[in-house]
Amino acid sequence: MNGSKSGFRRGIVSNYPVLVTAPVSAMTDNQIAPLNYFLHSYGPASMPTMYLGWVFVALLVAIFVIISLLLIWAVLRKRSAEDPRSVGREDQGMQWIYIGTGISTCILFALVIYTLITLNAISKPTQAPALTLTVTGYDWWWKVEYENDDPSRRFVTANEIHIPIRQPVLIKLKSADVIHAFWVPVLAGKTQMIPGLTNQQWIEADVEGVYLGQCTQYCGVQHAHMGFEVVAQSEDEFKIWQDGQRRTAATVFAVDVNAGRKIFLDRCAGCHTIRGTEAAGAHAPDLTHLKSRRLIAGGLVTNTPDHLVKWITHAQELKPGARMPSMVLTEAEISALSAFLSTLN
Ligand code: HEC
Ligand SMILES: [Cu+2]
Repeated sequence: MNGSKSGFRRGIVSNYPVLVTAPVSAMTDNQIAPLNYFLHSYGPASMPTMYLGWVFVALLVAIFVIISLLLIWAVLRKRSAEDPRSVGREDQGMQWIYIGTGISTCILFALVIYTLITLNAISKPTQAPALTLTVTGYDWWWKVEYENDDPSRRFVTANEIHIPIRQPVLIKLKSADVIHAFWVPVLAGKTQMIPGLTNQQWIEADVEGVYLGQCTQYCGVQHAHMGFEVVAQSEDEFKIWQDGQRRTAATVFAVDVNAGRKIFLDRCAGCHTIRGTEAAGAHAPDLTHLKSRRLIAGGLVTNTPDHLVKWITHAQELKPGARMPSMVLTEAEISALSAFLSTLN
């Protein structure tokens, strides 16, 4: 297993660009530098904070340079003790201390005000949110519920959040176990997900693209593999995706698929839900539209048939400690299960 495991890991790296359907030249910055929130920002929930960061850095660098120059100047001007012109303790220097302290206080005060203005600007969207989601953190994956006044139009998915561009999206944040934190660096700041409490955050993307998100509150061994993706799409594409997700799983009848469905109901349904089947487990990612997702297992690997089989049979080797056991299955069971899973599009 060791050899194939490292091969698997390499596969992740070389596979990734293939998944991004656009050629590299057409890729937007959010795909090239997904975590570079200091230089890039793609929405009104993060833009003001980015500018605040720039102002802080510019001002602090300027202060550092000025103080350094003053210090160098003072050191160079120092007379040696033997110099008959050197003077002893002077009492006239205090006014410079007052001036210096005064300038520092004004600068710090201005930064406090600017920070408060920024916090206020990003605290709520300028228009009512187009969409409300509930995202629940689990060790180590994300449950994503799309709310709707009409219960029949609600649906659940996992680890991949689709949003329409240029519209604020309200996200209610919960946790099913320990404290997690929700963070899409180039779209918004971090917000904690605390058991028993519902926090809120809003995000909005100006540009279409795939934005990486990550849990940023250490939550256990697989904290680093608790990632997700925000896919920002045009209104039309988003609607198509949403309609697809609302559907229950297509019922395909074929010998293999039927056998695979039975194995799934016997072995996996205690944890996983597939809407439209009897599988209604509540402690694992909803797999109704598994094939529509780009990554699995909290962003660990790309969602290819090969990776799926490796994940199902070796989950504990790929993501030690994950709340899914490595499933022991025969070759025949694996191929039947794969046939069934491939219908979940
Ligand atoms: C004991 C509960 C449990 C059982 C049984 C179980 N799983 Fe899972 N499964 C999980 C959990 C929890 C995760 C999320 C793990 C993570 O990402 O850390 C998961 C993740 C997955 C994923 C990745 C989903 C995604 O979008 O990231 C697939 C696919 C999957 N399981 C398939 C199966 C299949 C097929 C079986 C039966 C052969 C099965 N599981 C049995 C709990 C279970
Ligand atoms: Cu976490």
